Amino acid sequence: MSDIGLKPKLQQKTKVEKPKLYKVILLNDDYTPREFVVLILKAEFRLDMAQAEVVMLTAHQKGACVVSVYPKDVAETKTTRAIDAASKLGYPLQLSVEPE
Ligand code: TYC
Repeated sequence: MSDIGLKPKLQQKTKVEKPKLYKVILLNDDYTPREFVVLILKAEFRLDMAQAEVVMLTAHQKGACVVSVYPKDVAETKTTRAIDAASKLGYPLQLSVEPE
């Protein structure tokens, strides 16, 4: 018996979903001290001194700056922790999370 044309499709394609990433965006305000913003960027978002200063200054001058991208839960947790730390000291610092 000829098996021409009877090649079974045995190979299944495995679908691997790319995890969706979310941007954390730092928003400028007139009251939070620059030094505190840099501190938070280093402590919570693990930026080094040079990165933290660039991000802080960009937000200060342009109104907002992307800090980094993370999976949704990580972005939200870091953002909440940063806002809470600022709020405890009476600073109105705000960050937002949006899909990449
Ligand atoms: N604009 C603030 C000041 O002049 C500093 C600041 C920078 C605040 C960036 C928030 O996201 C920010 N003290």
